[in-house]
Amino acid sequence: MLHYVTTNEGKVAEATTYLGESVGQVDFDYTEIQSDDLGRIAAHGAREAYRHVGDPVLVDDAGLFVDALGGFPGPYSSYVEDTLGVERVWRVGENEENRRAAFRCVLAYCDGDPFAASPDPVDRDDRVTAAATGAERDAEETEPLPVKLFEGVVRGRLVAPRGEGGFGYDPIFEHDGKTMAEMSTEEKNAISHRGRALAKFGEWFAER
Ligand code: ITT
Ligand code: NA
Repeated sequence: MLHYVTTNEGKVAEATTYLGESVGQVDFDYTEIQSDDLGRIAAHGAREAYRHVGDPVLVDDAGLFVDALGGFPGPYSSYVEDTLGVERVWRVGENEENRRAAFRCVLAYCDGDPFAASPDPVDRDDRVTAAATGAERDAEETEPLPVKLFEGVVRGRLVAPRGEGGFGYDPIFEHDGKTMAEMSTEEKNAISHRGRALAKFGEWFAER
């Protein structure tokens, strides 16, 4: 059994549609570190979630990146949705001539197995940090748990809100003439950032 650790039911709906009933939700609010790197946030979350759950976990960190706004709200998408709201993100971007945007998702898998993961920049950075902190290292752990990362990106356009489906920023993100809120879960998975990350994960996981 794979545990998709998230407080977001929309993510779970997409993951179970993609991966089938071998996935279940664990509603655990792991620490989200402050970073402009989704991979770092997801990897940290996956380690904490694995320690909490004790079984293989998947964690994903996602965000909407608007080109003309320097990538805003990006890694702060969750905070911005809670504070400004999706409609006002559209208002911030609506007068821009260039409305290009991307959804990004980094899916992090951790099962405690040191041979599960190939080295990635996130792991290497963490090892450097761990090695540098001396006494703290002994108090905590020498080696961080390995995490395997899968990234998915979809490009589209910021638009005025349309559609009732999906969640989060889906109503203001258009891809191929439809907002993601106008797509079924299957349609969204076929082209979305999360769907692409899930596809990469699925391929890798099947070979293990
Ligand atoms: P967890 O961290 O518990 O998984 P969350 O909703 O906070 O739930 P993220 O930090 O990854 O998850 O999400 C960042 C924001 O981006 C948040 O406001 C989401 O609603 C939004 N978001 C994530 N994936 C999305 C998607 O596929 N479509 C639209 N919005 C999405
Ligand atoms: Na979050």
